[in-house]
Amino acid sequence: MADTGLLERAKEAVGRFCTEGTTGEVRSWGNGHINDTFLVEGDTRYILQRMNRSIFTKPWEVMENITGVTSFLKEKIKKAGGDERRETLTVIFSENGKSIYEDNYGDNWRMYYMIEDAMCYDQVESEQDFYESAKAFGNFGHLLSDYPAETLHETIPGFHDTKARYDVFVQAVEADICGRAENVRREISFFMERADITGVLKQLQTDGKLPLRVTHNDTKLNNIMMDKSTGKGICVIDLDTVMPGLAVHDFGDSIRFGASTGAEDEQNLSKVNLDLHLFELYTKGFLEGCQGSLTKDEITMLPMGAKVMTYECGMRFLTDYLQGDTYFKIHRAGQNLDRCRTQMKLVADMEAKWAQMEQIVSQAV
Ligand code: ADP
Ligand code: GN1
Ligand code: MG
Repeated sequence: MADTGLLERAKEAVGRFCTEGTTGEVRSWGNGHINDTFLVEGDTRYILQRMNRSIFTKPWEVMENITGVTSFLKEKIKKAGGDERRETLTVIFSENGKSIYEDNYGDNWRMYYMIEDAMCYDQVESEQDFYESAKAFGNFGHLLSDYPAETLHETIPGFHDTKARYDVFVQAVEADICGRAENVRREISFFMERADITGVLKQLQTDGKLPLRVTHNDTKLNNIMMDKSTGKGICVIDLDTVMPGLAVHDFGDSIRFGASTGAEDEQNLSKVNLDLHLFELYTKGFLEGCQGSLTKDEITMLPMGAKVMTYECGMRFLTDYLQGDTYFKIHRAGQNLDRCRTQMKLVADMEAKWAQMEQIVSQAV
């Protein structure tokens, strides 16, 4: 829930954008961990966001990426006879023709059309939805396969550099600024014992086995809007981290979030497991969406993508817990630790189900 002061500032920001018709009530919206999101009611509804300024230190670069990528996608959508206003985000410009309105507090606000008649889920409710989300995320990468990657800014340096994230984690353990390390020794050891996997994907990339592509890098289920009437993944949202990356990261991040039988912050770990059936459905949908563009090595490494992304995210949650919960939004004490534990449970479950995961992938080709 946004505080009243922030809500007032959001209302003030709304007036700074070139909106159509009259706008009405503004309220806090969605379950993202990073930005402050508001729904703006009106003849046309909008999504207003205060960009996270400590994470996105170069907001103009983020918006340059997003305007570039969405304009590119709009051309493709138009050519395919689609609805460019619904099938990708539309950046609404400010009264000064800018993609950002900077308020008196130095905060950066941006606006998009609300994607209407669509839902986004925090957990898989129907298998079919998950399969459709896989096709849409796969297709997102496919549509951007000829985007000029060199024009993209690296909005968060080393975003999926798991080894670099491991180093930050070790520093956080050593610094232990909140005095929390003692009580999470078991969790710390879990990540340290598996440090070997932090370099696996980077090595394959260096060896030329995994190509750099334009990827989304944050492909969790609540970053895609599902059409209410057709059930299809209609619009990939949250484009802050579209950057050159690995396709296996996009696959893996969806698995860690969506193929889990429990919520990301579930406290009862007996409810958290990797659902192999969902893993299989996602694999099938993702490969279909990619339309043959993945190489043999990329496909072989899909299970590794799932494991590394789950490991990395769990380690990021633990790092944030150790550093005092300054990165991911929390709504209760210990939430980042709970999130870390679900990811650990999933990594362990993937280890136990590794042979089946590999078999599913080889059979899906
Ligand atoms: P964060 O980076 O904090 O995750 P997101 O851009 O993912 O921010 O937005 C948070 C949530 O707001 C999304 O999960 C979704 O529910 C909703 N949302 C964001 N943009 C739109 C949009 N254009 N139309 C409809 N819902 C949106
Ligand atoms: C964040 O922004 P959001 O909530 O969609 C995070 C992802 C994590 C995810 C974990 C920019 O995603 O990297 O995987 O939380 N985004 C950023 O739920 O750090
Ligand atoms: Mg999001």
